[in-house]
Formats: sequence, structure tokens, C-alpha cells
Amino acid sequence: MVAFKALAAGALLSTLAVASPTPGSSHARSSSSLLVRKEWRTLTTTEKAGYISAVKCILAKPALTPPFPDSGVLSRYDDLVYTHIQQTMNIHYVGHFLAWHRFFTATYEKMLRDECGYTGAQPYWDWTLDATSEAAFLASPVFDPITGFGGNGPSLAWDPSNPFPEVPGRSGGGCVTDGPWAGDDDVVHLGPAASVTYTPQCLKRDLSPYFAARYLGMNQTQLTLSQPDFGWFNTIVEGQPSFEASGVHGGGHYGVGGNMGQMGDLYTSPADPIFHLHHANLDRLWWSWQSLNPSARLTDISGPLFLMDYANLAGGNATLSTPLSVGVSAADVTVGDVMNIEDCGNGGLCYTYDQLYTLL
Ligand SMILES: [Cu+2]
Repeated sequence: MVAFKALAAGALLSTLAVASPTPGSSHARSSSSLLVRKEWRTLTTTEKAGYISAVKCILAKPALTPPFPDSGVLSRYDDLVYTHIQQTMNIHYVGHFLAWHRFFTATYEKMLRDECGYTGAQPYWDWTLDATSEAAFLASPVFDPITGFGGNGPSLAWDPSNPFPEVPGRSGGGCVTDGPWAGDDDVVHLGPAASVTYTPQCLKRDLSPYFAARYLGMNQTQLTLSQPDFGWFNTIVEGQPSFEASGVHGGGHYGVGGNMGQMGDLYTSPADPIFHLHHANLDRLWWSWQSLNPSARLTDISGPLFLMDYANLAGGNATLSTPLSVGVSAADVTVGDVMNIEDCGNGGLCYTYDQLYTLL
């Protein structure tokens, strides 16, 4: 087990600090066309409804992935879940983890806009606002039954013979009982785990307010933001594959998905629409970190090409030339293509955030 040099350093402060977006570089950019991503709770009720109805639309649009026997890839939404499942072992615990997920959620945002008439930007979920206590987490606006994504599933016991360790503090596990997908037994078609054959499932959540409060607070966020280079930044975001040493990435996945919810499934996690709000905030945290020193950090990338290959025994490190693919939903790009979110040049991502994290 690696001892993180940074774990001793964190200044534990709990107030949210924000700043205006910092222009990233001199790339061609038209500020009028930059999409500005906002925090979920700051959207109007109408904007929230517009987003959720676009998600429902993309869940219903026919897939583009070529059919295969017993395919569970039925919708455009499934196209993205499918490519995430197929690439799971190549896009986590690697140097291009954040770049791939940045591209993934930007592709989803583009699909909602281009294919479902959504006019806003991808919202983010600033979990530091909710991880102040277990009760505050449970009361998060993202779980609102009317204006959010619904809440927890009913509590199901954990089978002690399951070899996978139990997520500490998990409290649900069943089908969500309120919100836009309550009562729908066929909202998820893929998984569990790496299964890609059609398996109709409800949306499940297994909230752990304990886990969320432990790993999604401002202290953990500040610890992440204070890292000196990309290698350390990415290492602290991802944390260790242990419930005793998570980072903010696992904090959101296991805080929402526990063991039995889709968000806690490394492969199928994008099946829960909250995935993209969580990953938008991870992306915002990376952009906040980049914006603290753009001249160095718009090109700073490192970390293994292969899963947890930190000693480079299987291969080299990710570079700006490392290719990224999200399957049928977008043309392939490279890590270098997604380093600057405010790049509105040819094929650039061309979005930004209304507020960034700052070092406290
Ligand atoms: Cu992922």
C-alpha cells in the first residue's frame, strides 16, 4: 500500500471558495459560443425539467452501435454505457482517466443538445455543498423526487458470502422509489458488471451518506486541488481501490451506488444519469487545478497507459498523443485535444464552468 505524501498535508477547511473561470490559453475561442456549465441546484425548475426530459429522450432514441446477438444496446444512452463497459479496464487507474471521462461527458452533453433539443449545458453536482454532514447529503437537491434524479432504493441486506467487501455505511440497494425513473423495470439494459446482453433492470441506488461525507467534502477536495503535478493530482482523485483510501471519484460512485446501485458498478456506472453530474464536477475540479497554473497544466499529463501499471511494466505513460474513443458517438480524439475545455477551435470542447474551486 502506497503511503500518500499528501495525506498529512490537507488544510481542513469547510467553506466553499469560488472564483471566476480563468481563461485557459490563447487557443482560438469565441466566448459567445462557450457553453457555461452550472451547478444543479442553481438551475431554475424549468431548466432542471428541460435537462431531465432530454435525458429521457436520449434514453429512448435508437442505438447506433451495430447489433450483435442478444444486444442490450438499445438506445443512444446505451451506446455510451456500452463503450464505457467495453473500455473499463483501459480507462480507469490510467493517466488518461480524467481526459477520457472529460471527452465522454462532453459527448453526452453534445448528444443531449444535438439529438434531443436540449439548450443548456451539462450541469455539475458540487458534492462539497452536500457532504457537510450525512443528513445534508441525504437532502441533496440532486436526489429530489420532483426536481432531481430521485433518491435511495429500499434497504437490502448484504450477503456476507459475497467476496466483494461491503461499502461502509451503505443504506439501500433496491430500485429507486421516486423521481423520474421510479417504477421503470427496464431503464437499464446493460450490466451488471461487464455483461452487454439485454438484461432489463431498474435504476438502483445504495446511498452511503457516511462514505460521501468522508470522501466528498471540502477537505478531500482541497487535498486534491493542492497537488503539485498531474501525476499526483490524478492519483489523489482516483484514490486507492480500497474503501479505506478512496478519492473524490470513488466518493461519488460509492456514496451514491454503494454495492448494489449502478453507480457503484465500475463497468455500468454511466447507467445512472447522476454519473454525468458527478463526472462533470470531477472535470470541474481538474479544470480548477489546471486554471491555477495554465502555462504548465494545460499540457501536463502522466500516468500509466495500462491499469495500475505505475511501474510501467506493461507499457509507457499517457501523453498528449494518447488516443481516446467513445465508440460510435463521436470521432476519436487525443488527450491533447481535450486538455483545454475552452478551446472553441476546430473540434474543440468549447465549454467552461460558472465557478471554480480555489485553494483555501
Ligand atoms: Cu468510468
